[in-house]
Amino acid sequence: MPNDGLRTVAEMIRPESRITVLTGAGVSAASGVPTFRGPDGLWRNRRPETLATAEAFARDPKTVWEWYNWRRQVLSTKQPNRAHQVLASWSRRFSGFTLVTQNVDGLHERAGTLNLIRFHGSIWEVLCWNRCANSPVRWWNDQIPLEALPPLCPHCGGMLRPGVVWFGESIDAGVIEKSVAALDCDIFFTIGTSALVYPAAALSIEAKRRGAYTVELNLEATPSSHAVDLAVHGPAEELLDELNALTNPS
Ligand code: BV8
Ligand code: ZN
Repeated sequence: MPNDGLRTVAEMIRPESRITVLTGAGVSAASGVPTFRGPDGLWRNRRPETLATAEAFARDPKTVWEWYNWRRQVLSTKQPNRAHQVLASWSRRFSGFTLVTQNVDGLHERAGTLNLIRFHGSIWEVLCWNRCANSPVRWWNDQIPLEALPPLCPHCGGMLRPGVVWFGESIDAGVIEKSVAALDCDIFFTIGTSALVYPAAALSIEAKRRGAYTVELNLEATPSSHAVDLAVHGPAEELLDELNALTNPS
């Protein structure tokens, strides 16, 4: 039985609609990727917030790289799910579509998503910890498993670091600029995120201030549920499949 809320949103969607989506770990859950704050979010009894920081890396780079190496190995066995596929199809179908993801897992990329903005970087990129003059800003590295922990910079012999944004680090200025530009939209979706991490969690509030109709699709209520125009709770892979069908894709 189609959800009334989804039917309302489906009726708003036109081919010329400007649609911006923010995703979090919940859209990768159906692929078997542990979420950050869910029951399977721990690694060796450590919380991500204690590992995903420059301080943790400076103090114990080997342990931090063991965590990323383990996540990369888990991810190499996973596939995009229906949520990724619907969003990728929307990125081809709607010319005014932008996907901002907090996820670093690369699954939106593997689903063929266009106009993707990686708000927190990518677990498949690395950069020199010393940011040495001869190394690029960042580069692709999908070696599974990494041959050395920490992996070393081929340009200066120093340590490499994962190409992700850690807690306490600023989001790339160009990424912020592109993401804020995408807030001028007709419909802003937040999908599969606990809406706890800033500044990502502020995007839907700003989109609403700019006149967008804001929709939250998430397994459970979040601190943003009361602030959006419509909150529908359930698995993203099912809600997106249902919403996609309601929009009568050709
Ligand atoms: C910054 C990359 C400026 C690394 C990540 C106190 C108050 C407010 C803010 C702060 C504060 N103290 C510090 C801050 C700032 C901090 C922050 O927001 N902290 C939070 C924890 C309070 N933010 C920062 O530090 C950011 N930078 O502010 O810069 C600055 C500069 C200098 C000094 C100070 C500040 C940088 C944040 C980026 C951190 N990096 N990831 C890596 O991945 O290793 S964040 C990490 O959390 C992931 O990227 C993840 O995407 C993100 C958000 O988590 P979610 O994606 O939402 O995942 P989560 O598990 O939480 O939730 C999943 C949801 O899905 C759940 O609701 C669940 O119900 C739902 N779900 C599950 N299954 C399904 C589902 N939904 C649908 N379908 C399903 N099947
Ligand atoms: Zn280097």
